[in-house]
Amino acid sequence: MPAGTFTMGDSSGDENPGDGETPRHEVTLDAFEIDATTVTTADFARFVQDTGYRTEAETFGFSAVFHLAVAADPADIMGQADATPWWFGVQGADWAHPGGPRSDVDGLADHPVTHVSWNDAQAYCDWAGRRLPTEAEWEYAARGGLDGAKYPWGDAEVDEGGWRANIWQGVFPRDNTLEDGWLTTAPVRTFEPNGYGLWQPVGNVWEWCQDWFHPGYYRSSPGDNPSGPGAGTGRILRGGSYLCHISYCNRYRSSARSSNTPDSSMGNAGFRTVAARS
Ligand SMILES: [Ca+2]
Ligand SMILES: [Ca+2]
Ligand SMILES: [Cu+2]
Repeated sequence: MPAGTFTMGDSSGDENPGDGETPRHEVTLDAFEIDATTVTTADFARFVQDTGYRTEAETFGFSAVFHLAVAADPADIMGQADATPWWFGVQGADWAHPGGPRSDVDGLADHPVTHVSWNDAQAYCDWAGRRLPTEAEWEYAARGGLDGAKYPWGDAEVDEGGWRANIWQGVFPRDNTLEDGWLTTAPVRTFEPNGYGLWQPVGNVWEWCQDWFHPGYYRSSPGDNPSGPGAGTGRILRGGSYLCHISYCNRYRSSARSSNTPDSSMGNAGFRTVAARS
């Protein structure tokens, strides 16, 4: 990514109220390198093999699995979240068992690693000599040079001329028609990369960023290399996932924002890494 200036924030009018996607503002960034894809299960396996690292999902003994992806005995299914009953807490679900104890990552070497918390992503970055992108770096890279566009490929809708991202088709959260080919994760090099060569910045899996989340941040954020509020309760997630649907979440847009606590893990979030360019 060359050093440059772009306009950060929503310009489509599709902002989710409360997410703080506006005001739009100019941001100037130093040059950096960013992964073309999210970190894969094969990448993460090398890290674990090298370090013996145990993820927070493994330490806590459970992680959040989408109901149609659960592969566990009934005794391992802990229950649903009240507001989001399509999420089950599943004992034994982790990056190597994304559906639960009855699943594994055979055949998923080129899929994004999931069930990794923000803290787990930090540990991976420390090992790899890299770091998470700031939210501004992520959006600059995701836009692929198309300032003001709704999506990384421009303003065409996500299904125009064939599906351009892995989201949800059908009636969420029950009936997925699989028009894009994928119920959960797709291989990291699926669809077409954006103008900067990034694959699937939107859709497939949410991507952790370095920053704390605050919905009011854009009202006072610095113009040069912003790195987020100084404190918070949730870390930024960007790009939406295979569970996004226009009727429900609509966060598979370049400017869309979400967050979760840094020790949370789930089956639809991963990360990509960056490094300063020397
Ligand atoms: Ca899909
Ligand atoms: Ca993504
Ligand atoms: Cu979504």
